[in-house]
Amino acid sequence: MLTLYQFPNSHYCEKVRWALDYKHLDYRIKNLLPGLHDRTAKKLAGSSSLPILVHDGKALQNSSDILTYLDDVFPQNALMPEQESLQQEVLAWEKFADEEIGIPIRLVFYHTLLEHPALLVALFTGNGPWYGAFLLKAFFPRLKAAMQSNMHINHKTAGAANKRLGLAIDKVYDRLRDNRFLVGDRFTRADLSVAALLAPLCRPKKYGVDWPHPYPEPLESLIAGYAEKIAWVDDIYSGYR
Ligand SMILES: N[C@@H](CCC(=O)N[C@@H](CS)C(=O)NCC(=O)O)C(=O)O
Repeated sequence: MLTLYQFPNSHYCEKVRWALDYKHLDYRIKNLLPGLHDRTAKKLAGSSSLPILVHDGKALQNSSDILTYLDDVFPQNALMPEQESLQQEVLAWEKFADEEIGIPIRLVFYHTLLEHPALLVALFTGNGPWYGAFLLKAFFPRLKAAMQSNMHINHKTAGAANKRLGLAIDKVYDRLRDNRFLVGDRFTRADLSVAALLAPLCRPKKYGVDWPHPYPEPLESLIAGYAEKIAWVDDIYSGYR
């Protein structure tokens, strides 16, 4: 039995959902409420970070470790190329995506979305328990302060994160100028990771989240500026998600 503990909107959780779906595995989903998730997460896996995948009583944390585990235990539709020479390259792209795309996108998003409580509560509680929205509404000011403090979200860091994101998008765009895939000649976890972590900018249906359309400003304009360079994300979602 596989159970994924997640936040539906989290792009790191989307990495794991995608890997599970790509391997045609049956799994249960448990959606946790941000701010109220930490007790469950710590009890399962030691720290509060999601995603957590529990397989037959064994809890795994960290999306990259989970992908490695899934490829080891369920080798069908491998996410790694067979050639050893390409494997390090794939892992380097995934690490790059986790650090240089996942983190700055989240900061840029929450810098705007935390100013829109109704919208964020809907995003956090979609597909969750019926009482989630009531709880989070009441708890929102504390949640906002905690998220701003934990992720160091302010005007200055949001500006820096946007620059970092722009550089990361340029690097991916350059790499894909003459290639359909980031590494080698087939889909790997490098493509999965980069596409999943960029996906909140593209709002693909298969992500399974009802993203706001449009996002509140300045987020929507910022995203519009990246549209041409990240069109590849929709292609990869169409072909492999
Ligand atoms: N490196 C981790 C990052 C996961 C992560 O940052 N998760 C966020 C959601 S996007 C989280 O759980 N935040 C709440 C917490 O850490 O308590 C991974 O790849 O799984």
